[in-house]
This record gives sequence, structure tokens and C-alpha cells, in this order.
Amino acid sequence: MKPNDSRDEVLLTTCPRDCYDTCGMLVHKRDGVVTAVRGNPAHSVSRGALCGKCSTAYNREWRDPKFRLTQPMRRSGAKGAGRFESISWETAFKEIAGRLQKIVASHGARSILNAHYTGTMSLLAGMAPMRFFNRLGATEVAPDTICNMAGHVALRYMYGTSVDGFDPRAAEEAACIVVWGANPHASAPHAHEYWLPEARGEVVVIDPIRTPTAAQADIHLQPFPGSDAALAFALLHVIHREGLIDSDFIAHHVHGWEELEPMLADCSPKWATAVTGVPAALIEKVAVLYARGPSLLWLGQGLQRQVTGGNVMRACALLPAVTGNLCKPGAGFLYLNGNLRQRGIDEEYLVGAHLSAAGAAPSLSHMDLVQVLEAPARSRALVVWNMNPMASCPQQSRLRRALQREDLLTIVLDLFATDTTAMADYVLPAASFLEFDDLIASYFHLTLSAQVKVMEPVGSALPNQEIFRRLARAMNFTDSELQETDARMLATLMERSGLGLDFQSLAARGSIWVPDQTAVQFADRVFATPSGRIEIACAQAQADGLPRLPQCWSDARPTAGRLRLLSPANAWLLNTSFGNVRQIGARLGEATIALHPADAGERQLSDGDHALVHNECGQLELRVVISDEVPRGVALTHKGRWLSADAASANVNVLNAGRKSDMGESTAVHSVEVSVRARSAGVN
Ligand SMILES: Nc1nc2c(c(=O)[nH]1)N[C@H]1C(S)=C(S)[C@@H](COP(=O)(O)OP(=O)(O)OC[C@H]3O[C@@H](n4cnc5c(=O)[nH]c(N)nc54)[C@H](O)[C@@H]3O)O[C@H]1N2
Ligand SMILES: Nc1nc2c(c(=O)[nH]1)N[C@H]1C(S)=C(S)[C@@H](COP(=O)(O)OP(=O)(O)OC[C@H]3O[C@@H](n4cnc5c(=O)[nH]c(N)nc54)[C@H](O)[C@@H]3O)O[C@H]1N2
Ligand code: SF4
Ligand SMILES: [Mo]
Repeated sequence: MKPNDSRDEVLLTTCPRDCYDTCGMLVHKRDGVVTAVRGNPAHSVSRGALCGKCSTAYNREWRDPKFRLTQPMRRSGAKGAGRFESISWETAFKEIAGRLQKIVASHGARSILNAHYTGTMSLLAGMAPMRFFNRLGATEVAPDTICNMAGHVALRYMYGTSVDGFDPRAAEEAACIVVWGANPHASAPHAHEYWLPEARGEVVVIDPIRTPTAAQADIHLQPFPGSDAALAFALLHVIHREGLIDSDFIAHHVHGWEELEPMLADCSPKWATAVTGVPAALIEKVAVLYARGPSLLWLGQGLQRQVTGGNVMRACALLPAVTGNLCKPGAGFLYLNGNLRQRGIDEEYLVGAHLSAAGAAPSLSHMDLVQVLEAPARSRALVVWNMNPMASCPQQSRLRRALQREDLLTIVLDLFATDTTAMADYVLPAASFLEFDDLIASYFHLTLSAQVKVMEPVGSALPNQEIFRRLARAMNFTDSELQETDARMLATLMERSGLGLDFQSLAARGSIWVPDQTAVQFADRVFATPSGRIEIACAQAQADGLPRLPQCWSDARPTAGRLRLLSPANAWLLNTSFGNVRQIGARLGEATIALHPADAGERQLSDGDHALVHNECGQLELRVVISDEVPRGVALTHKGRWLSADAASANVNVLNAGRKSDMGESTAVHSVEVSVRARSAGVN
């Protein structure tokens, strides 16, 4: 970039948050000091403005040593009291390595739990630490079980992959885009601002909530949560009746249509209206619009966080298969574009799976983490990085008690002192994305981007991967892979990518598209299933104890006056990241629960009242917002608030029992049911 004057410098980098957008950024420096972090006007996704949360946080708390963790710390008070003393890195590594070695000798490496997720999504900081854990033989808390595993399993059954979605650039040729159970207004703000409004085709949003994205759509279908499979079957019923089935595509590429076809007969729009709440006329309209196509189908992550979420995903994913909205321009479906191979990235190399002596590391669902932490024989240590489980995971009260175990060694890496670091024995300061070079592959757009070091780490913070390199040394692990430098790994990744660029040339461009022209999903018409076809009927699902075909199920409605509580993404937080940013806290104010006017009225609740929200798992006080954006029987709050921001030191996950969905041992957090009453009415 061209400097404004000789003392100014502008560097290109990329936002590595767990967000569909993966914005390009410009970092302004004067006399070597960062003065501003902004959006890059030349970046085709962000076009010049970051989201409000990042432009606030990256210019304040994220670069401010007063708010960041700057030194390794050792617990100096009672477990969970959050009192620490600073120690040197040398002492930290020596003590931690000694304690981990003892645990390996006494209880085996599997009693060390490795909990990590997407606190940062750059490739080295997000994946390279796995080399250490593979070598150690620790138990991985299966990352996706907190987020999206049910959908992955469902799509793999049918299509053999869940991570090779449509190319969003295909919107230029689509006559219809269906956004089903995603809320880009919060989770992909630039897709909400540009991608959808500029789409040539009609936009349909299917969401129980009238989100800003739904409000802006051409058509909004508002099914009751967990009733989407029934809605999908009704759409297919109409498509079938109208002769819009693509028989030729089915004959060549689909397995099991003849078993599905008779199942559609009973799923009329009238039936579906009763089950889902969606008017029959809208079902008729959307069915024809989608089937005529070419159509894109975005299957969001909110969609599958239900007890029957896997079935929901299989049912919704029937649509492209049966209408042939696939393998051609302007058509396809997307869950996540998470296939790093597609962009030439060698994931195996990054995580070093071969370092695991006992083969694949055992894993554990996040839904079972509390039980395992409550069992001293099964868990002697917990290492947490890129994650804030105290705020994100289910069974919050039990988790807090379990983490108070004196005989559990807890090590947490983070940028900030969080609700989770408060529970640790050792807190290790991680460097932020502004402080080291890395690569980022968006999970929506087919981009590969450079994360560029623009400043020195705050205090003595180190990138995740460097912390685990040093810990590996302290543990006397001699494998060379555990000592490979960032520069070496980046060079190897770029060399192996076949993209013909080194890291520096990518950094000079910021982001590239791979491929540079719009890709057609499944252009080669190859499906990585046992039959090589799209498996509507799936023997593997059957072998796993699931129905052979997707079913037209919908979840039972809550009874006994309970409401179904949704807690999706908050536009001003990124999971729990930014919960400590003062301006954002001021904007968010108190935690709220949105209720339909009739549900509020029945409970004698008015706008601004404080409601007690409770169930068998816990209780929480929330300020009532009355809103017809929420249907009857549903309550809406949002994920991501810090516990320490609440007087009762809890957030919505105090109400989340950690029920599993039907596939992948994954979260069913949007199936939580609660009772809501006025605070003064009391709770027993
Ligand atoms: N600002 C911001 N952005 C984020 C995040 C964040 O916390 N904040 N989180 C990131 C992460 S980790 C993820 S996984 C993604 C998630 O982003 P999305 O894929 O958009 O998923 P959610 O936000 O969980 O939920 C999206 C919508 O699903 C709806 N929904 C819930 N249950 C149902 C249902 O049964 N049927 C239907 N049709 N819809 C339903 C909710 O009402 C919500 O509006 O966003 C990422 N981006
Ligand atoms: N009620 C409810 N709960 C939910 C959800 C929901 O919809 N409703 N959604 C679930 C979903 S989809 C997800 S993905 C999970 C997410 O839950 P978490 O994985 O816990 O996500 P974050 O809260 O963003 O935690 C990331 C942490 O990583 C830290 N971090 C950022 N950069 C770095 C770094 O470079 N190094 C290290 N070591 N740390 C870093 C951040 O400061 C933050 O504390 O939450 C789940 N919880
Ligand atoms: S969180 Fe998403 S929208 Fe915000 S700057 Fe980062 S990539 Fe862009
Ligand atoms: Mo997630």
C-alpha cells in the first residue's frame, strides 16, 4: 500500500474470527506504531468496513496491555477464585511439564483432556498445536460437538462430504437463494449487507425468528424450531406434485429415490401448516421457486442444533438432490466450505496425526465433558486453548464445580482473563492475530488470506503454536515436527498448495480466490459415498442405528407452559469474544429475553420487566423485550455473554443441560426449554 506520508505505513491483513466473512483489513502504522485497524476497501467481501464489534475491539482492548494477559500466571488463591501471581515462561513450562509427566505416568496421557475450538481460525494458531497433543496422546474434546457436528454427519451420509459447499460467487447465476437456519445479519454481516441484497435471484429465509435478514428477504418462512424436516417434506410434496422432480439427475446420481417417493404422499402443505406453522400458500410458492432454480441452499448452523438436528439436515439436503439443483452454475448447497484441500492446504501436515503413537486420539463429546471432569479417574488435567468453555459449554453450574477440583490440573491459554482462565492453575498469555504471520481459509468464501504480523506481541504473549513448541521441549519430546518454526510451516504450506505463491506474495495481495473463477459444486458429479451417488437411502446411517432415510419428523412442542429457548449468535459478540469490550458491553446492556406479546401477556410480563427463566438445569434473570419478531412458544436470547458481566455470574448456558442431537453427539442447544415468569412471582 502507498504510505500517506513517510512516517505512515499501511499493511494488509485478515480477520481470523469464527465468522463467515473473513474480512480483509488495513492496519495503519505511524512511526512503527499501529494507529488504526480498518476494513480494506479493496477487499471484495468487506469493501471497506469491518463489523462494528471488530472495529471497536481491535482498536481498543485487543491492543491494550491493560486488558490483555501479558505474563504467564500461576494460581495463588483458592481454585476458581481468580487469584494469580505472575511467573516466568521458564518456570511455567518447567512446572507444567513436570506435572503433565507425572499424570502420564500415574494415569496415562488419556486422562489429559484437550479442549479447543475456533477462538482464532488462522491455520497455525488453530491447528498446529494438535501436533503436541497427538504426540502426547491426550483425549480431544471433539471440537465440532459444541457447534455443528450433527450437520457434518448428516451431510456426509448423503453426499460423502459436508465441507464442499457452493461457491458464493454462484449467486450471480442463481434465480433463488434459500437461507435456512442461518442469520447472516449477525453471523456473516457482509453477506447480509452485500451478498444477499445484490443477489440476482429471490431470497427466501427460513427462520423461526424474523431476523433482520429475514425481514429483508423476499419471502420469510417462519417454522417452529425443530420442525424443518416436516417443512422440507412438504416442499418436496409440492415439487413432486408439480412435476418438478429432476428424474434424469435422480436416475444418474441419486440412490434411494424410490424409497423416498411414497413417503411424500402424506406430507401435504396443509399437514405441514399444522405441524410447522408455515402457511400452505407460502410452502407452495417456495417449492416451485426453489425447484425451478437454479437455486442455492445455505444450510445454517442454527438449523441443526436441535435434538433431531441431524434428521433436519438430511431432510433439507434432499432438496438439491431431488430437483437437480446441483452440479451446474447457480446451484448447490452450502454448510461450510471447510475443505482446506480445496485451497491446496495440507491439513494432515499441519496437525501431525502420524505423531499419535496409539493411532487416532480418543475423543469425547463436549456434551459429556462435565461428567468426565467430575470423574477423577478419567480426567487429571484439562488444557484449554482457543476456547472459553465456562461461558460456551452446557451445564454451566456443574462445570464450575467440576473445575474447582483440587486434583485437576487446568491450563488455559487466552488473550484475556476470561471466566475460564479464572478456573485455571496456570494461565498462559496468547498473542493476538495482529502479532504473528499466519494463513486463513474462509469457511464461506473460497478465499485464502494472509494474516500478517503488524506489531510485537503485547507483554510476553506468544502465539499458541509457540507455546506448545516450548512445552514440547520442556516435556523432552524430540520429534522434529514439534519444533518446526512458523516460517518453515508457512513456506511448506504455500509450496505444497500448488498456488504458485509464497507467503510474502500472498501477504502483498491480502487475499486470493481459489479458484479465481466461480466454481461449480460437484462439477465432476462424483460423490464420496459407498455407492458413488447421493445417498437418500443410507445403509451406513442404518448401521449406526438411525433411519435409513430422512424422516418427516418435527419436534414435539413444549408442554406445561414452557417455551423453546433459542440462543443464537449476537451481532455484537463473536461467541464470547468481545464480551469484555467496554463499548460493546455498554451497547449490549442487560441480557434480554424476547417474547411474543401473547406469551408475555399470559405471564403478566411487560417490556423492561425482569423475568426468571428457569428449568431443571438452572435459572437466569433476563430483562423482557416484547417482540412480534419471535413466534408464540419461542423465546429468544443470545449466546456469548461473559458470566462475570451478570450479577449471578451466569449466562444462558446455565439453562443448557447439554442434550445431544441425534447425530455426532453434537449440541442440541436450540432445543432447550424453559419456564418464564415474573421475578416477583418467585421460583421454587
Ligand atoms: N456476530 C457473530 N457472528 C458469529 C458468531 C457469533 O457468536 N456472533 N458465531 C460464529 C459461529 S461459532 C457460528 S457456528 C456461526 C453460526 O451462525 P449461523 O449459522 O447463522 O447460526 P446461529 O446464529 O446459531 O443461528 C442462526 C439462525 O438459526 C435460527 N434457528 C434456530 N433454531 C432453528 C430451527 O429449528 N429452524 C430454523 N429454520 N432456524 C433455526 C435462529 O433463530 C437463528 O436466527 O456464526 C459465526 N459467526
Ligand atoms: N447457548 C449457546 N451456547 C453456545 C452456542 C449457542 O448457539 N448457544 N453456540 C456454540 C458454538 S456454535 C460455538 S462455536 C461455541 C464457541 O465457544 P468458544 O469456542 O468458547 O468460543 P469463544 O467464546 O469465542 O472462545 C474463544 C476464546 O478464544 C480466545 N482467543 C482468541 N484468539 C486466541 C488465540 O489466538 N489464542 C488463544 N489461546 N485464545 C484465543 C478468545 O479470547 C476467547 O476467550 O459456543 C457454543 N455455545
Ligand atoms: S468478525 Fe467477521 S465481519 Fe467482523 S471483521 Fe471479522 S470477519 Fe469481518
Ligand atoms: Mo460455532
